[in-house]
Amino acid sequence: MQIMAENKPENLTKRVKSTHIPGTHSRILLTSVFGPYAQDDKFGSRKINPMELYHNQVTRGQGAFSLRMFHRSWGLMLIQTNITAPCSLLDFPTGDRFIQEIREVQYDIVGISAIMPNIGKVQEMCRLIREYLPNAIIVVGGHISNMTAIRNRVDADYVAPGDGVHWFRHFLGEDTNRPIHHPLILSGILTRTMGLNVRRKKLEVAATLIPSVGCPMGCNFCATSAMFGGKGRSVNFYETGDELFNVMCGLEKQMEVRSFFVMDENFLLYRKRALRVLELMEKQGKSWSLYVFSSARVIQSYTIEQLVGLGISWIWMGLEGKESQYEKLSGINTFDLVRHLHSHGIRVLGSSIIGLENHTPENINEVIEYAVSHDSDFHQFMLYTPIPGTPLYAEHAANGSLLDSQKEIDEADIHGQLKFNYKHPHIKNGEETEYILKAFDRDYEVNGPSVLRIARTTLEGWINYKNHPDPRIRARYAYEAHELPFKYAGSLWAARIWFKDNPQLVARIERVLNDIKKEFGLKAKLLAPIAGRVILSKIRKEDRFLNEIELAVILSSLVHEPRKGDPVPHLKKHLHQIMRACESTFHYIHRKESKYKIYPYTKWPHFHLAHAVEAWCQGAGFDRIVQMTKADEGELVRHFRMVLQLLRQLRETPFTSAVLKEKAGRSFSLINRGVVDAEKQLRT
Ligand code: B12
Ligand code: SF4
Repeated sequence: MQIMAENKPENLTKRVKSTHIPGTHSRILLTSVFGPYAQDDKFGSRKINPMELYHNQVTRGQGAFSLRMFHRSWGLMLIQTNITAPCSLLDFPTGDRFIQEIREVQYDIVGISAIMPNIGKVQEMCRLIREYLPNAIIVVGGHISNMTAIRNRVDADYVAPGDGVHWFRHFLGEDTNRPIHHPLILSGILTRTMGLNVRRKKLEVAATLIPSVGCPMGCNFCATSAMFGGKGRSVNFYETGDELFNVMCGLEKQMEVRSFFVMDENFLLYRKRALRVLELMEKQGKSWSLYVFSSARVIQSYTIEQLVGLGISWIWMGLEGKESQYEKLSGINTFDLVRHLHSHGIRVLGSSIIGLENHTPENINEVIEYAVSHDSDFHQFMLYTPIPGTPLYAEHAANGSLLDSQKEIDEADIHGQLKFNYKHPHIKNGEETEYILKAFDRDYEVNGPSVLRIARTTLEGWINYKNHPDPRIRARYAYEAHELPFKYAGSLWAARIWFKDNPQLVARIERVLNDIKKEFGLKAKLLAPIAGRVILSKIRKEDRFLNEIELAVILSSLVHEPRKGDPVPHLKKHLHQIMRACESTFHYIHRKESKYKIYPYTKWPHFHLAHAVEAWCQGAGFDRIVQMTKADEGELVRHFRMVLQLLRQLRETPFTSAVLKEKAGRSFSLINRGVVDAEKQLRT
């Protein structure tokens, strides 16, 4: 394992407030930043920036077809698994859960992991730790630790950039050279798309595998490369192919998996290691699938037989932009490369940058068309963003083009999906916000939903490899194609109807569907419309999926008792639809209650306050809300607090799905403000 000189605890001390002497007896809490997420709040949560990799920055514009999925905090899991001191982990806790933990358990050390947009949360967490655990040592790590002047901005004892396993071992006086144990990590959780919860059976989930962190290519904008040493450096947890292969065998056995999400910025760059893994896979007949990140030039340095043999079935690859001068792309025709990979069943997630130095309002459409015409299975778009620690940031800092993070831009908004944090030479007045959305929309309009593009690539792979002489390779392609005649055919059937107003897209979808039918015959022909009807209804439902404000409106209707004779106001269309849907459900419930003689009947929902609840959730002032209803101020406050009570119950009951819990949390914080916030009223 490569150790970076600057990653030594003694170099990083800011001010140690605790008298605790760290050692293997220390009780440690590791935590990621608190939720709720995906809403606008003073701690830096942003509605536009959910905790979902795909929905955030890849399938953002794909509506009901967006791939929804959550990830655990892999860095913290890796640290926890590799220190001997007793260590608990809070993975994306709510604020309340975090407070409960630090109030109830006497930890000696609390480690917080965060990225830069979450600085407000880290400041608040440090404040809370000082309040509830005044003797604890606070360590802040992860990408936030590269932030300018971070040591003066958070009340932590240590700020620790780079690899946390080495840092903690050193800090606790443990052997830093012990081998790295790999945690058991499911690559994604709570996966959902097209309104369907993707429940994976054993063998169908992928394990996350972390061979290295950082990337020695050192592209000027790359935060991950900079974090672990920049150009020419990285941290390898497993140096050799043999070590890595053993870890994979262990994960295969313990987690019953056959695929790996390889969380390594440039897995194929470590050629000797990758080829040794291939050799061992061949020797032991491993039919694994590997999902990897890799730069284009590195991919092209392998033969297709090597890639296929290694089980590379999905590649996240930087396309960056036309004429971008990156070494990793020099001399590569990325169109040919994507096409070539597709023909071997290798799915590609292309990643493009919006706002490179040469992008202008005049050429931005061309830039977007260039990216979209790659027709990669997924496409990530990010704004060109100088992040502290990177050469690009240093360049902007030197020429004075960075925006002032105190006055001109909120740090919580520097996440690459909203606006620049610097003055772009050509793109001004916030036009980038529109450009990035345009890129997502255009990709969706031309290439359709990513989850269906995958069907095309998978089919190509199956057709080309179903008769491959090597049973190991045949087995992988067969496994990857096994859902084509049912789930994928059904999805394509449904999508054909869903996109009926886009004839070009319909033609594309039909082509793939017909090819699947040709390949799988009667099975696909029969199953496509059966599965398709179900999927179509789910897509429709997902498209109308209740948001957090609508949830509050419904709960409000359950507790509101109008005055006698008060008519229901004329409701806006979407609220009217919700009322109708609720009423039909209540009719059903009452029929059942009548049948089984359950009295009194469940209270009927009343939507008299729907507009007021909606406006309050959208941030309207209380005076305005009072004008919107016949209720007086006291009644309204009581009413909102009853809704909060229901939301609390919804979050606490074990039968609520995680998605609904998350939504209830968001709804709660929208309502619990100003005069409604009882705690705040007591404090003031
Ligand atoms: C998975 C991932 C996510 C996941 C989940 C992250 C999680 N569960 O923590 C999700 C999808 C939620 C996500 C979202 C975003 N992400 Co992200 N994400 C990643 C990704 C791909 C992998 C992270 C990872 O697990 N790496 C592997 C582990 C082992 O490494 P690690 O996390 O760095 O941890 C090591 C060290 O950092 C350190 N360490 C970590 N924590 C701690 C704590 C302590 C106390 C100590 C001492 C050390 C320490 O030790 C670990 C072991 O060596 C990285 C890119 C990358 N390759 O790292 C981007 C990355 C972290 N994400 C990034 C960004 C910008 C975002 C988004 C803002 C993107 C967006 N606009 O769409 C959102 C933010 C969401 C939000 N609301 O905050 C940036 C961060 C940039 C920065 N400098 O702050 C990165 C680096 C990508 C990039 N190159 O731009 N992300
Ligand atoms: S090749 Fe990719 S991971 Fe490596 S430095 Fe460049 S952008 Fe970062």
